Amino acid sequence: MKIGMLCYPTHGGSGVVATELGKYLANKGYEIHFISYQKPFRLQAYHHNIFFHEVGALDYPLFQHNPYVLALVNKIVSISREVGLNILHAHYAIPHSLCAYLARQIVGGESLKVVTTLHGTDITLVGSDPSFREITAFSINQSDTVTAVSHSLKEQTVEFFPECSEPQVIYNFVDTALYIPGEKNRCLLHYRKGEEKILLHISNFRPVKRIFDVINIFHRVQQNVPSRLVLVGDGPDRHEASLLTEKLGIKNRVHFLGNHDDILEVLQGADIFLMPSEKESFGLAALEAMSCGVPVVASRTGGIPELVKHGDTGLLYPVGDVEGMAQGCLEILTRPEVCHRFSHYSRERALKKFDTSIIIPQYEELYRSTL
Ligand code: GMT
Repeated sequence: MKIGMLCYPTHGGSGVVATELGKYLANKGYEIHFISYQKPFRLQAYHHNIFFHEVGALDYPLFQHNPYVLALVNKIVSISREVGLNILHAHYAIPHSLCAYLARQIVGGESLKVVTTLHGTDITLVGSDPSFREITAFSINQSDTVTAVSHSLKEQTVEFFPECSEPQVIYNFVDTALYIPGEKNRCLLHYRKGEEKILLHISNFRPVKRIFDVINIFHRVQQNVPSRLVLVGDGPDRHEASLLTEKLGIKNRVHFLGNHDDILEVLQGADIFLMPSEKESFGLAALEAMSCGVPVVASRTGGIPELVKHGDTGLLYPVGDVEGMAQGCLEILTRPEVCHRFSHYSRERALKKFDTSIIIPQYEELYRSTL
């Protein structure tokens, strides 16, 4: 089977899901064609079944905004005709789902199918906004098959788009053979001094991630337990977050690492993973942490409760409950038996519910039934 993967190539969960799915399928013999403006960041190693097609942009003075969407459609059509794609798998509805639809119309015939995976903000923030609502509804309806990464996202899709058919839920996944627990006294040693604990947050620093809550939680935690906060990622709230650490007098305990392609060692070195998001359809970064045996302290929102089991693999609080999340962190950091139990069940849950070997066959079955 030949699959065209349409995704955002930059750091972010939807691109990671598309890339890891493509890599896994390529190993199983599928031919995978990534089509985007840049190579997805986790797609580095050569594989004989993986192809990357870069979408170029014509720099023409008339275009105040470069019409990337049209160039993407054009590329999908030409690749599809050249290699004979069977499926276009659009990750993140806007614009990929519509681009897939347009490409299928241009290619013509019944042979090219469109699968759309909704990842979260494409429904909850962007797709439901009046400026994109109609086009999102249209592209969902025109897809041959639609999936959502959690039941919560499925329900929100049904709520925002009652005219569309219900998506099928296929959870995010993790390679538990790669994301394994590591020796704490060998990881992040550059930051960890002595017995200090490490709190970790990874995101794109958008307002929806509530990065200021992350810093305020840590501010309270470090008053009681010697600790450091490691932040991976970059985005609009990065600068203000740095200013807040100065204002709170914790600048020397907070480490902004920027974007990194390989974060395994950072995950393995963490004692707690923080995810106090406003909205989160699933929380892939939290799953990768859990697979490394790292307990999660997060907000009870979106699909997070489908991933993190409160009192078993971590602790959940209402959005914005900084005090509660700080107390939760202290409970984990000061009671080794709690920490050990959460760590054990986090790893076990990742293995039993979200391993690639469990989830990816669901996509394979979906492709088969769609065809
Ligand atoms: O979290 C982000 O803002 C990035 C976003 C993306 O599309 O790259 O992530 C979304 O998709 C991930 C993969 O399915 C989910 O694990 C994230 O929970 C989801 N983010 C939100 O819903 C905010």
